[in-house]
Amino acid sequence: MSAPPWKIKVVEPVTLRPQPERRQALEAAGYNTFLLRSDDVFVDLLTDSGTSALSQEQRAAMELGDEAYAGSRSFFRLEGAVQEAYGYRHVIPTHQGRGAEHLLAKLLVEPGFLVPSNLYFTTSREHVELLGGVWIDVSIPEASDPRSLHPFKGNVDLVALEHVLAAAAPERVAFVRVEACLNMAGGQPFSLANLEGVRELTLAHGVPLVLDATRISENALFVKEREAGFADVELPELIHRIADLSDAAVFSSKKDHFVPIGGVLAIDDDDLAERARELVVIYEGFPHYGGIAGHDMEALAQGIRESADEAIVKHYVSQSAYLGGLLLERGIPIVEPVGAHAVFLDAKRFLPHVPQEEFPAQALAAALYLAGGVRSMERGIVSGQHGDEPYDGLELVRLTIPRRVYTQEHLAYVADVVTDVFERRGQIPGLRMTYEPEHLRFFQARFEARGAFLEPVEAVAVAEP
Ligand code: P61
Repeated sequence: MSAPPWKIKVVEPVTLRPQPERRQALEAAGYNTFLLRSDDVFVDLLTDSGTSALSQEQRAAMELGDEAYAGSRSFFRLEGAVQEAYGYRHVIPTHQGRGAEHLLAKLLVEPGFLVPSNLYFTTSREHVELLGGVWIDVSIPEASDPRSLHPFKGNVDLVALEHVLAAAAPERVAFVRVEACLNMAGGQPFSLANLEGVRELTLAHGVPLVLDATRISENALFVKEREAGFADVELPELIHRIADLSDAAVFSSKKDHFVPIGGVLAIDDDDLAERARELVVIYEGFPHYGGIAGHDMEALAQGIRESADEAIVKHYVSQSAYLGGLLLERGIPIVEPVGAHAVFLDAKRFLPHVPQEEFPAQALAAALYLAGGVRSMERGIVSGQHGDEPYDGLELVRLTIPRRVYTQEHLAYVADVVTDVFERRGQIPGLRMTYEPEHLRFFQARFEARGAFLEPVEAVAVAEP
């Protein structure tokens, strides 16, 4: 791992609670890591969303926030930053990514309309389906194979996409969605050549191409490093080229843009943007703030600039690679290649004795917390199952790395905790779901263990930090 291109100026204390308190906290949370209190967590790898460290430049910019309801100069700075970095003509701020997804779905989805995409993302699919749309997975098969070493597992299966478009476009296709650093497949990039292929098809069939550009910076870095012909292209130029291939983009700015809250819907088409501005006043706020404060827009504008800084992006991705490398050395099953923002444990291979209906990834995430106060996120059947349909897809635990937050020592500690749990994996039983919310159940579902969970506690062999 390279040395970080930043140093730490402000710190937040964290504590490792004693094991009995962790067990109590886990039971109170119904074995769902989303329901833990962050005070009870030692290393928080739940998400990279809104958990990054701001830069001194972002903090300074916040002092300049213009909180005017309308015509805020902070909005115009944000608009300029998005236009410069990505080239979209119209910029609509939203409170976070799903706010932008909501507006986009309202604009383009009607009952029965199709949305082909490289795999699903939970909130993206939910907004399409709430409006009666039909999500269609057109990811390449390698995306769902944790062992495939394909360098661009975020690619779209162009043949599958062409079939969908030939049968339904343009009348019944709302838009084609392509997500950068495909989250649910392990943070896996698409290649520029593949995106160009998608672009050709969408132009030929007259449907909009919408990018989920939430993690576009890391995707651009992977293109530079892995795709022939791009090694000498500057990162900002590559990011722009990727965005240029789309008609619109949704950003959760809580990731690449380093802000605790904020999102963007960026659109090229004038009429669509006009309609989006009509909707944003209903659901988010006036188009000059869209649900975030003036100072948030200042931090976001500055964050957009930093998100194209190759040294920052490179170091960030190297943190995932470092953690993944430690786990691979120890024979622990993870998704390969290691992606952008996280290391994903393959719970099917980690806990082969737990059938998928007993939520192995949920159980594994709970065990990591119990063993060492490490919080991770389930990305398996709890997140992915669709109604009552059978699910035999990916069963992963995501160890997600916040940007500019944890040190190499933290990551080494996490690797030790995972190793300890791997050695005692036979003591992890499956779970039973005791409460299931109707929508996005993974956030608030509750579980109980089907047997003694990670006993005896005295045997925990995690090196104290
Ligand atoms: C995350 F468990 N991601 O990865 P919002 N698109 C993409 C995202 O990654 C994303 C959003 C849109 C989160 C937060 C989160 O099932 C979950 O700003 C590629 O979170 O509204 C968010 O952006 C939505 C965690 C979201 C989840 C949904 O941790």
